[in-house]
Amino acid sequence: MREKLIGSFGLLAFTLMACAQQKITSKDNSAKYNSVLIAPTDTEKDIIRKAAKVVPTPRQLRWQALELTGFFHFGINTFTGREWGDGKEDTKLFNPTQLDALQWVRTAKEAGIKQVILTAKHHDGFCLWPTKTTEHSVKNSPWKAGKGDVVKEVVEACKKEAIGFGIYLSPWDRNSPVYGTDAYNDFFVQQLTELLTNYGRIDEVWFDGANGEGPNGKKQVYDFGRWYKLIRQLQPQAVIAIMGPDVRWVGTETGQGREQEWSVVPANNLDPQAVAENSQKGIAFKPQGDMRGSDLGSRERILQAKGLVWYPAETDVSIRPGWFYHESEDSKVKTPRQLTDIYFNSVGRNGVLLLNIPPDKRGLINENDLKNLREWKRLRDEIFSVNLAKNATLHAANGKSLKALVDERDDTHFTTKRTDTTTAIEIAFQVPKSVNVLALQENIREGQRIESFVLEYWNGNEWKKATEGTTVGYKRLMRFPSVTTNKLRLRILSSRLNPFLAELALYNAPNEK
Ligand code: FUL
Repeated sequence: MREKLIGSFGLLAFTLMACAQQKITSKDNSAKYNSVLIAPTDTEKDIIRKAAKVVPTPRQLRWQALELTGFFHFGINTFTGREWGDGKEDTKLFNPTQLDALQWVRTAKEAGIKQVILTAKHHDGFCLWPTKTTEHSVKNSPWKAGKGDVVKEVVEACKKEAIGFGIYLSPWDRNSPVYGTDAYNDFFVQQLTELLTNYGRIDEVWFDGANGEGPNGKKQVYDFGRWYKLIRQLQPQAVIAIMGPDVRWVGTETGQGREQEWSVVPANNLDPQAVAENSQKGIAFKPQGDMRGSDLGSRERILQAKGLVWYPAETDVSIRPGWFYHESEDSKVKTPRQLTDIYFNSVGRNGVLLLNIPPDKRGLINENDLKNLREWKRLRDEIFSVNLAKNATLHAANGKSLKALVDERDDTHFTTKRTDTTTAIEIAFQVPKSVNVLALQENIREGQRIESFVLEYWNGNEWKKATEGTTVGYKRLMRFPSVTTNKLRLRILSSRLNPFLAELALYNAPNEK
């Protein structure tokens, strides 16, 4: 299929590929793009150079900088105790007694969450807004005598608290009688249109990959292309996640990202025309292939690719074993310590964390979740309270703009002189300090480049390794056994072109008991 796609563009494709190639082998070193084709004639050096210049779109950049986002799984399952409803549930079951969307949003915001996604419709087909498309919705529930609209209440709470809002609309619908026929794609477009036109700004649209049978036993062929076009038209700033072109699923639901997480990955189904237009504005294609392996974007991987695209990872996990609230899981809420581990291994591994906090039957975030979220935030505040690099003396023989490393801005950066792809940044303290956390950020407006780094400390006689890693990306957090020293050095051992390091921070996390 991918052969067919590239092949069908024939001569045009070849010419455009040549143009794309020309653009970055010319003297114009500033050329950057969201996706790029690899020509059969490209050398290894050409490919690495091309990869270094793939950058996020503005919508991807905004999303990445959120770091922490939240999920609210709420719906008919909240009242039946199930995870996947079958679509036959009585709408009368939906009856939260104290629904308070502001409490949900405030809870999320207080935990540091910058955007929340609501399950407007899960696989059971029950709609949390009074849609015109089906009777299977809140309008036929006892809640607010059928006059309520959960989507509206969450949107208003997000506006009030000034955080982002996104929707989850399940393509799989076990209630819709038209599921499995062409009419379902129209039905889905109508649902999307209602959500994207009646509620103001939408920042993320989340499509799950589940594609089961509907009530008539048929499976649906989803018309993703049409849905992407509609979203771009109605809410161009929204990222389309998972079964979408802007944000990829990290590949597990454990809250753990990869050790090596590249936001630039192979895209073998890249449309040559779209690349030639050098703009992602109207482009909406989902890179194909299984993106669950442990290495998606190393040199080895990209050397095999036909194209490259910026396609960053979102790490979704629930604060409880299930996605929906179940009373029986009240004692199984992830602990502050577990949430902190998740934070280090998701946000700290170049991902955005999407943490699910499911409201309970009352329509409130449960006390058990509240307590752990508060303590989790306190732990993070404690760990990241004092950046020891801030008042240290920084030095790099071949470095430029060292001050940018500690200015708390992700859009300014340190870089190297000439075309150096390696460097050593020394961080010296006036008096010895204990250190056990390293935080790094690349200025991803310039791409993702660092392939290997090591942090060393001076033990009085020699340099010793404190920690090491491969990728950095938007953010990399490393924990390591505490070292007490008067100087450390970060060595960048390999980078695709000059490294553009936005931030370097060191912390002394108190023992997390
Ligand atoms: C999955 C769904 O099947 C789960 O119920 C949940 O919504 C999760 C976030 O996505 O694929």
